[in-house]
Amino acid sequence: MDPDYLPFHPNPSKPSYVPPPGAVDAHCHVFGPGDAFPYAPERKYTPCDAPKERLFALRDFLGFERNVIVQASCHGRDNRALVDALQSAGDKARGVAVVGPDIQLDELRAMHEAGVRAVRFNFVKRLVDATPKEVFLDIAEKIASLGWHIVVYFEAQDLEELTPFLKQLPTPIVVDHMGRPDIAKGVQHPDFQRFVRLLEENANIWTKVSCPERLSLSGPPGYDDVVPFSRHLVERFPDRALWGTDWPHPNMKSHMPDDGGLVDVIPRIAPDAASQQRLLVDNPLRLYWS
Ligand code: 0GY
Repeated sequence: MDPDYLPFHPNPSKPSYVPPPGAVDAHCHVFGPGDAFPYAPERKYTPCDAPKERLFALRDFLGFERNVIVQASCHGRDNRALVDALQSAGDKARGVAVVGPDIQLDELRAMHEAGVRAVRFNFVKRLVDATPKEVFLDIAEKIASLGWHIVVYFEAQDLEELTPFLKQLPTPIVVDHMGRPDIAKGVQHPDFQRFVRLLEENANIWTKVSCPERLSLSGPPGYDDVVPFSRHLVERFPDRALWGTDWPHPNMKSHMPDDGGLVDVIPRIAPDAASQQRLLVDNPLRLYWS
C-alpha cells in the first residue's frame, strides 16, 4: 500500500501574508492514518497518511483558525477519518462527507452533530466510478432537509453536460477549484466564460478559488497564470468565493506545493482587506458555521 504520488511538503515556509482573524481554510483533507482508518478498496490512488494532528498544526502555522475538511475519493464513502478529525477539532472544523444512496437520516444527523454540513458529488472520471444522477438527486433531497449544501467536483469539459443537473439541485452548490479551467485558454475563452455565466445565472452556486498548483502551467512559486482566473471570480462573485489550501494535495505528481507559498497568492487574488475578509472569513462562516 505504498503511496503513489508525492508526500506533502515537510517544511512549508511561513507566509508573508497574514490572514484576518477567524480565517478558514475551506478545502483540505485528512488521510488515515491507514492502519486506523483504512483506505477504500475501490480507490484510484493510495495517499500518504495525512493525519489530523498534521492538519491542525499546519492550520495554526499558516495563521488560520478553522478548516473545512473534505472527504476525498481515497476514503470512498467511509467517513470515519473525517468524523474523527471533526470531533477532535470541535468548533474549529466543519466537514464535507461522501455518502451512498442507502444513507439513513439518523446517520446524517450523527454526522451533523460531528460538524458535517455538506456532501460531495465527484464527477472526475479518473477519481471515481460514475454515480447515476438519480442517485445524487435522492441524496440531495435527503441532505437538504438538514440545511446542508452540495460540493461538486468536475472538470471544465464536463460542465456543459452537467449544467441541467446542477440547476436541479435544491441546495447551495460549491464548485471545487473553479471548475478546473484549462488555464492555457485564458479567462475570456468561451469555456471559462460558460462557468462565469453559470454563477451569474444561479445565485445559489459558489466556487472555491483553490488549487493553482493543479491548474498552472507556469508553476510555483507564484502560479502567475492562474491568478487572473481566481481574481476574476473573486471580483465578480465576492460573496460566493471560498479559498483553501487543498493540503495534503492528493495525487499531485508534478511537484508538491509549499503551503506557505499558496497562502502568499491570496493577496494577489483578493487585493484589499475587505475582499480578503469576505473570502477567508465571512463567506465560509455563512456557509459552514451559521
Ligand atoms: C482535490 C483533488 C483531487 C482529489 C480528490 O477526492 C479526491 O480524491 O479531490 C484531485 O486529484 O484532483 O480536490 O483535492
